[in-house]
This record gives sequence, structure tokens and C-alpha cells, in this order.
Amino acid sequence: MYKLPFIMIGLSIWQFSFAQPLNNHLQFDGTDDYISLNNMDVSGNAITLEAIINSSDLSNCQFRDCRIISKAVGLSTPEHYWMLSTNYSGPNTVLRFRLKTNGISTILVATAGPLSENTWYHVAATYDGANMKLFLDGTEVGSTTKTGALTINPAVEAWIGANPPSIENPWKGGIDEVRIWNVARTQTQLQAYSNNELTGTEVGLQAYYQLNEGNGQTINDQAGNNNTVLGSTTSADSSDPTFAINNPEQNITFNLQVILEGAFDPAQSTMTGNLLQKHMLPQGQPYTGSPWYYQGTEGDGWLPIDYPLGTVDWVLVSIRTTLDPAAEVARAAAVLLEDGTISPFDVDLNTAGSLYVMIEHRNHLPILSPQPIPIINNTVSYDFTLEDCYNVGTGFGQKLVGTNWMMYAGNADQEGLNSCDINSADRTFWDTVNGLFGVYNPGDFNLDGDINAADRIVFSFNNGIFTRIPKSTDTVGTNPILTCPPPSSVLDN
Ligand SMILES: [Ca+2]
Ligand SMILES: [Ca+2]
Ligand SMILES: [Ca+2]
Ligand SMILES: [Ca+2]
Repeated sequence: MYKLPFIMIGLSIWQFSFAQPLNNHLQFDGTDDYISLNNMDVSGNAITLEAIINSSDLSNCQFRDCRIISKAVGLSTPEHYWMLSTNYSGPNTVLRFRLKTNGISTILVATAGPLSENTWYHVAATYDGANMKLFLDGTEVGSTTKTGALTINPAVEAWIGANPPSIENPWKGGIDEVRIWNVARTQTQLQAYSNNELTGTEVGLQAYYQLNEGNGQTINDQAGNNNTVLGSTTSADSSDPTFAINNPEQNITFNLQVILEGAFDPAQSTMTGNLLQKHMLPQGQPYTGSPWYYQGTEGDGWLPIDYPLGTVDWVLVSIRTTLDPAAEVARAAAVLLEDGTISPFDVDLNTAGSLYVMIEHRNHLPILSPQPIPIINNTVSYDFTLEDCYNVGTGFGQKLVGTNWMMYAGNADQEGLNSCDINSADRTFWDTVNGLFGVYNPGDFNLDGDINAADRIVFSFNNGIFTRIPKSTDTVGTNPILTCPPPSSVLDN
């Protein structure tokens, strides 16, 4: 037997530093937003200024000279004590560092590393008593010799995001992880913490702003020395930068139970698996077309043998953070099993708290959970069979059969507002397909693969039932989103 040789491929780990904000950060509007660090000084023979930045408009300032951190009394070099900014360099924008020692201010302009807009960078300026250096994403991009003790002046303010004291050269974009040290951090140290938060107790850390507060006016110094506020006052004002909330995506698993009335057999207290047994289930989830237009690839190419044992049919699950259909954050098609279990599925979501769950089926009335369901241990669990679903006004929720709540059957026509109602449009649909057998068709209300009087009977029991859940009847971007109307407008037989 010919045996394929096993080839070892030498893998070299190529480590890029993709800077990103760490948890929340602040967005500066490029007009008048800033944070004052008040009269902060750094004394001694060393300093490090460090931040994670993202400019949405590098040309927001003349000479592309926008301030990240600045202790100064004006815009000119001699008026600066320490400053980290961007600056024009030929066609490029690069980092710039100003520092005053022994009363003399020196400029260092980076010789490498052009900055792009809408890109996150870790930036740092260091001085160790012998050299000023600039670092971009942990790479040294400039240095010059410099000696002497830092010039201090407790009458001069230091700011983040603009030049004091007149709100000049304002930063436009994001700033995070502002760190000010009275030591020169080494390149190794800068790299090690370019994508990790500090504890706040590191030696030499004078001020450390994680900017994770997320709301309110107070900005905490994790180094414990210099708590401050947003903007120019302790209350909200036009100079307040805006918090940007970063919730990392989490993988949420959904464990749901629901019953389709049409498939339910009260004698067996279970649903029928006729469609699978008769090999009628489609090769892929059936909600790609009107009115759902859900393009997920669940079940693509599935043959009967690929379906889970006991599959009844597909349902379409929609997840939203509030009752508003516009708050939808995810949809998924999933298979429903005979015992009422929706085969567990998971979705990546960057949301916390609790979620509303809506279930749709191609010939049943849609339902929505009566309250948001909490995410517990990255799992959302809800059993629709134990209580009625959300309903409002005179709208209907679910049907109680014995001790089980279940979705109303008979909703074959779900175009536009017809999705909200079981009415003559559904009967008309049934008329057009009555007599077909061995089909996967919405007119087959009892899900046995044949369309006949048994289905019409299922419909007849529910004729006139409607839902008023806040449900989109059309999710295609070019069409307006309608919600199921108030009960006065539709009720026919
Ligand atoms: Ca942060
Ligand atoms: Ca503003
Ligand atoms: Ca209908
Ligand atoms: Ca049938």
C-alpha cells in the first residue's frame, strides 16, 4: 500500500502587534473634547508617556499636529514641558515628542512608522536621562540625545486629547490606556504591556487611566494619585469625550423548547417526525426566501441521514435585546425534535444581560418570549411550553393543549401582514395546494407530508387567531419594516 509521506512544515511564529483598545475607551470629537490631569508634574531624570490611540482624522489639526498628552502653556516648543502628539512629515503623519529638561525644550519627530487613520496603535515616548525615544507598536521609530532633570511647574496643566490651556490641536478619535511614568520603560516592557492592562502598582507609574468607567464624569487614576473628570467641569459639558463600550463577543448557547401544534399528537404527548421519516425535509434550512430572507447555511446539503434523530422540522430563531424588532442581534435556523427540544445552537454576541427570543415556523404563528431571558454561564435556556408567550392587547399568544403551551398552526401565508394572522389568506393558500402529497409545503399544517382535509381542519380551529407581538414582517433592507398591526385592523374569517 502506498503511504503518503508525513511532511513536517516548519512553522515560524510571526508575531504582529495588533493594537486595540483594552475594554472601554474614550472618543474625542476633534473640536473641544479633553481631560485635564490638572497640575500634574513628573520630576526626576526620566519619564514615559504611553497610550493606545486611533485617529479618525489625522488632518484635524494644522500640520497634523494633534495632541495625545500635553503639559504646556501654549502651542510653541518652549511652552511645552512634555507632550506626545502626531505631526506632519512629508506626506506622512508620524509621532512627535517634546520634553523640557533644565529649562530647555527639545523636539523629537519620528523617522519611521507613518500612521494611518482609523487604526489602533500603541504609542510611547521615553526619556532616561540620556535619550528621548519614540515607539510605535513596540518598535523604536526615533531617538535623540537629551540630558538633564525634568523641568517642573505646578502652575501648568497637563491634558489628554488637546493642548492646554485653550483647547488647541484637539485629538479626533479614540484614546485608551494613558500611562505616565517617572521611569523610562524599556522596549521589552512597552511590548509586554501594549496589549495588556497594568495593575496600577507598577514601580514608577505616576498616573494610569484605563478609561473603562463607561459612564459618568469621573475618570479614575488606577495608580491612585490623580483622579479627574471629563471635560471642563464636574458636570456634563461640551468638552466631555464620549465613552465607547467594548464588550468582547461571547459564544452564547441556546437551549430552547417549543411545540408546533400542527405536529403535536396529544395521544402520544409528542410531535410527529413524519417529514423526516418520509424523507421530505429539505437540503438546507427553509427560511432563505420570502418573507424571512434568512441566508444562513444551516443544513446545507443535508440528506435525511444527516438530520438528528427525531427531527420534526426547522424553526427560525431571532434574538433581540429589547422588544423592538430593530434590536435584533442574531438569527439562526435550528431543527426541532419530537420531544420539543430545539437542537442546541450557539451564536457569537457582544451583548450582556438578557435577551428576547422569537420563534418562527413556516406555517405556524410566531411567538416571542414573555420576558427577556438572562444569559447564565454563556447560556440562554427557555421552555416555551411551560407558559404563554408574550402577547399584547387582544392579540393571542400560544395555544394551551392539555398542560402544554404550543404555537398555533394554520399560518401558511406569511407574506407581509399575513404573517401575523391566521385568516382566509391561509385558507386560500391551502385551497391552491390541497391534494398534493409527499411534499414539503406550508399548506401541510399537520406536517405529515400530505395536504388534505386533515390540514384544513387544523386551520379551521385557529381561523381568526392573530399575534400582535412586535415582529418585523419584512427584514429586507430595501423595504420598510412593518410590525404586526394593532388588533382593530385585521380580523376576518
Ligand atoms: Ca480601556
Ligand atoms: Ca465636544
Ligand atoms: Ca397568515
Ligand atoms: Ca397534512
